[in-house]
Amino acid sequence: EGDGQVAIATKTRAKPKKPSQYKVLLLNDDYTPMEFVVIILKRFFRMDMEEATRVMLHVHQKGVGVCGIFPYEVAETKVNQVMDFARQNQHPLQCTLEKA
Ligand code: TYC
Repeated sequence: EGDGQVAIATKTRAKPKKPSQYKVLLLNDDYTPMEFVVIILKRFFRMDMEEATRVMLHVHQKGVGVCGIFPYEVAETKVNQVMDFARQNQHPLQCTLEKA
């Protein structure tokens, strides 16, 4: 200070955190056709037929399954896209978020 140097305030807190990741979950129901769930997984989660079928059957058998893990905003967008597409086709399919 007295020597002409400018004090530099160094922030030691407010470390930038890595963005939290969220699982996008698909829930089973008794009415949504299996083929429709496969279409969803291919369209919005970029799965091929084999992976989409595997995930769909997992959800069908276990009641819930993970479609993917994404930063919050991406996960939220995926949930909205799935819910909109299901609603448009009058299927009761449910999709939700969970912190990874
Ligand atoms: N259980 C549905 C059926 O038998 C298929 C299904 C699978 C529905 C996965 C939703 O997230 C789901 N037609």
